[in-house]
Amino acid sequence: MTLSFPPGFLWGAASAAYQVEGAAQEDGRTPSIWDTFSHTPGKVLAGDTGDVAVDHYHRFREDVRLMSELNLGAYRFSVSWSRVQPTGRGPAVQRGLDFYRALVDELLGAGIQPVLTLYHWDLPQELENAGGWPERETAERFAEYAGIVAGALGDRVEFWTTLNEPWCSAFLGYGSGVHAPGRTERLAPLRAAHHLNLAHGLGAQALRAALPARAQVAISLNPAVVRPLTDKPEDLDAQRRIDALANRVFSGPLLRGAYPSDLIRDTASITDWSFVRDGDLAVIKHPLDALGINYYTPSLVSAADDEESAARNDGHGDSSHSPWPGSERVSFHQTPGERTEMGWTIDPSGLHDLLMRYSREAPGVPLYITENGAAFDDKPDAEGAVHDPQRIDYLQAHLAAAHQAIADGADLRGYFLWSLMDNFEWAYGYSKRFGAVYIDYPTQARVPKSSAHWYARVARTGELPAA
Ligand code: IFM
Repeated sequence: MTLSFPPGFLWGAASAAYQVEGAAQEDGRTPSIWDTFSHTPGKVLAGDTGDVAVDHYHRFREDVRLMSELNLGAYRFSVSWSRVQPTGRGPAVQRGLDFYRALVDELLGAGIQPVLTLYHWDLPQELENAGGWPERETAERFAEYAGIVAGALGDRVEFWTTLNEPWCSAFLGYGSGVHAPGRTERLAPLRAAHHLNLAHGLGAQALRAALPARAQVAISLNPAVVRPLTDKPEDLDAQRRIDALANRVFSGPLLRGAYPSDLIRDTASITDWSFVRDGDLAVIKHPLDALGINYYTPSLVSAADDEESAARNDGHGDSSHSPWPGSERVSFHQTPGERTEMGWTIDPSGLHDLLMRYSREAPGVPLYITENGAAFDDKPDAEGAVHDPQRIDYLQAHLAAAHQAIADGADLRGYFLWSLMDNFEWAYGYSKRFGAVYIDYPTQARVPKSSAHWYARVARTGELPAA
């Protein structure tokens, strides 16, 4: 049976600055934490860096043409803070802003709505040198940067998100260390999480002050779908702990204006949370115009006796350090079923669960799936075509789950495929291909895969063909 999405449903694709732009040293851009990290031997597979990436900085016009061919209604991209405000403080670099203005104009000219993310993990290195996200000042600097970008693009961009997946910035960046800046601490991730929340709140205030009333201000989270291995009390407790550190550390202050009391208890040996100052929670609970949900795979957890095996199994890359401060004794298990090239189990029911959960937790706030997709080992055939039936199946199943969530009452307004093109997949470098468009890295040729043609039809008709 064909499934029809509501009229006006937004069909998009997503990317992020460091993953696609390249031009790392052009037009006044200075290093971000990901430049430093990727240039540190041993941090990224095969020593890959984002120096060139997919050269979107120079090829954005060609890329917007591709988006048009794919019938995209929206393109979600992020701004590189280091390109716009190289030291993370002080005046903006006009050439950096000009790039984003040209990109936005190209999108608008093609009838594609720009959806702008201010921060997708690439903190200016100078701000990390001053302490990074564990320091409060970084949140203040972010608000200043938000105001600069809003001042430059507020007349033409209507959909803004402050942060992408702050969980990764805080817990992978400062806990397990598999992401930049690669710090492996226990207190720093918790402080970072709070200052990211605060950055969202202060940033949202700055955006509101600079943007016209019609603008929408949102945040994109990557909430975890955490399932217990058994219903034994210790496994249910493991589920509760991970839910607190993966989800409620953000949704608590954002939606309810408070950190969960069980999270504060679980982390009591690390901190008394006195870095949360009077008034912070009111700032963070800034009303959201929309909430972005990124989903890939669920997590299956149980209690563990052994911290080391728990940390190794957490599904977020190899590290002997845990990204779960205060809850290190939780084991992560492989959920049964088919997996993507990332080793992530394909389970669309998790997307449905998340959409229903956030419909309940954020009543009245429209939801967008701001990322969903899969990496597979795509290869061109003898004619140079790239067939990726597994990705089509993945998208089909997840869109069907999204459709079911709408039928069950979720106010879901749009879907952004991750990703438009193959790109720099962080610590995995270029080894994982998430794109609907294949990139031949030596030539930078763009080849739409069969999933791109499939998605173009869905985006044009608003209908999901039967599987
Ligand atoms: O590539 C990333 C993206 O930057 C953030 N969300 C998950 C994607 C796949 O790992």
